[in-house]
Amino acid sequence: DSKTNEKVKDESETKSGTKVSQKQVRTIAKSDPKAAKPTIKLQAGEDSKDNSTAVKKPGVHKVLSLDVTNAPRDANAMGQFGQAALVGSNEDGEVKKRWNEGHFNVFLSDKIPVDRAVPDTRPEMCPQHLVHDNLPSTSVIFCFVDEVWSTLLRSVHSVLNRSPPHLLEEIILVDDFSTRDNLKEQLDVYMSQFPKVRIVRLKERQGLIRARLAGAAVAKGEVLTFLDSHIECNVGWLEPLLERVYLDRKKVPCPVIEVVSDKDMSYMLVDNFQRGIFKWPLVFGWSALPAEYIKKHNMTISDPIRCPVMAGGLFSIDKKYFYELGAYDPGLDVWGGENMEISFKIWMCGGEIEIIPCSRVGHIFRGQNPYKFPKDRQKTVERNLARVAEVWLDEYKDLFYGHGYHHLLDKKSIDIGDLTEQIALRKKLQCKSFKWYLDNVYPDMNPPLVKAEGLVFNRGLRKCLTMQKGSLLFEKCDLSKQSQHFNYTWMNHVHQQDLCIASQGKGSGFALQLCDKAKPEHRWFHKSPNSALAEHLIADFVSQHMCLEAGPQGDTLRLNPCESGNSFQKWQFTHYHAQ
Ligand code: UD2
Ligand code: MN
Repeated sequence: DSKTNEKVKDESETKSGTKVSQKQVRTIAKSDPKAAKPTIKLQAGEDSKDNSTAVKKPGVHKVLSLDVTNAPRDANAMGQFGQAALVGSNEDGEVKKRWNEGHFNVFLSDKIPVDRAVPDTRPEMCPQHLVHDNLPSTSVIFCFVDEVWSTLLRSVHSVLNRSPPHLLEEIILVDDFSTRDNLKEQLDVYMSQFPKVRIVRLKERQGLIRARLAGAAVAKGEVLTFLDSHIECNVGWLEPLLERVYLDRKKVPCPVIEVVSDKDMSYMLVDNFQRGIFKWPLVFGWSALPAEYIKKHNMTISDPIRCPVMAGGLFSIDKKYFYELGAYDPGLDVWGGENMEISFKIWMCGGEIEIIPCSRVGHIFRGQNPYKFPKDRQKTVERNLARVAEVWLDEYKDLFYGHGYHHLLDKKSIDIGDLTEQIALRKKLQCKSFKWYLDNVYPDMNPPLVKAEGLVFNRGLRKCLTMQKGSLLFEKCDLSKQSQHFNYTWMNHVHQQDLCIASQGKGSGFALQLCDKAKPEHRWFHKSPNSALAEHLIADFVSQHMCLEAGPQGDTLRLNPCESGNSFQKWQFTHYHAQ
């Protein structure tokens, strides 16, 4: 694929921290009620199901733009057609009171219809796209814990009302041990009117990863479609996803995730050409494809977009392929990191992740998780990420730990669990390296493997550090001498080959030791020129924050209290990589 080696720049729209909605959302003007009318045009069946042929015939029917509802739609209802719902002048207290039930405007969600219409936000050409008659059927899996009643219902109705019935095998609701009792009986009663809806109840809290696995284990459809439990599927959302899986079972398509406002429940558009990316330390974000890439590949706004990582919540995957890939690492707890795991796994082991602009699903992005984490939230997420890093990142895992996660290398501070099976799986599937992934799938990231390198110049002495016979000395700087070349790494090591400079505490200076990531005395804080305490090499040894200082004669090297004006404490590497 010629697209794979393309250089892609500009990562403007990434936010760090928790997962957030795509930026630059736009509210939709009053929509055309006609857009909500059902238009069912099913053509006579194609020849029998056959997914084995390598070259598929082109699709034969236009995407079905279904939007049905049992009752006549109340055009005057609040929030109808995806519009903002309004809070009455004296209802602010009520809104506030109920906010924490879901960390969005639960009060308004309860006031708008559970099967409201949403505006058809697809690019203009989407309804004209042809798809096959013999697409595989799908099981839609929602896992949830204490989901807001009206929102859960709206999610289910949107699937029932906007999916071609013959493609919807079933909807599986996996209740991840919700604590609200009313959610149980009430849900059984309500869902009993829909033969396609099945409820699976977990006997203890498993977290979304194992909850999804529990849903997948009982699914009967050929394709699994995972959705969050606070979404609204848009018109024509399903067929474009299934079409991609039908064309190639190793394609993992994701809908465009649009935004249902947490404040007023309005359905909002997002920018075109957005793809999922990550930044260190494995933080998910969105970024637009650069204009020159779009131009070069002649892309229109309805073309599938290659996606380095998926957001996580919404995607379809061939069920057999999901299990061939080993599904999710079941050792991941509660929330977080599983989107990185499955994304790296898919790409590195022969699959592809795509965003399909003709498939659109609205999602309520919340500022906080509305449910409790059985253990500390931060510890849970960083443990999940460390598992992913250890299995998939190869030498690049130093960049993960180096961006604020050094403490995870201290084996006493965290137990990331057993990884034998995950590592064996990667071997068995003969997956490619993380370097391959970066070069071919996410070339614009191009991360430096060290923070700085080259000669280590001491400002006071005006000489360079050199390693000779297992000891450190000073010499006239000479770029051609390998003995003067050092790396400053993401582990904060200053090393030459496998020997690291280790601090030994006040007065006693340093030692050269075999580099060990778990040893804090091998770590040096060092900032490139132009920042506070710039150029100092600050020992991280028992947090005393002592600085490495050259003796005025160049015959000693010891740790002393840091002084910002002391040039014998200032060190400069030849090259600093942009971080
Ligand atoms: C995103 C993903 C989400 C998941 C998550 C973790 C989207 C739109 N959402 O954050 O699917 O990949 O990143 O990396 O891409 N849940 C349980 N048990 C739990 C915790 C959560 O069943 O212990 C359910 C929850 O009710 C919801 C789903 O899992 O339906 C996802 O959780 P979220 O909505 O809090 O995650 P989100 O959207 O912040
Ligand atoms: Mn969500």
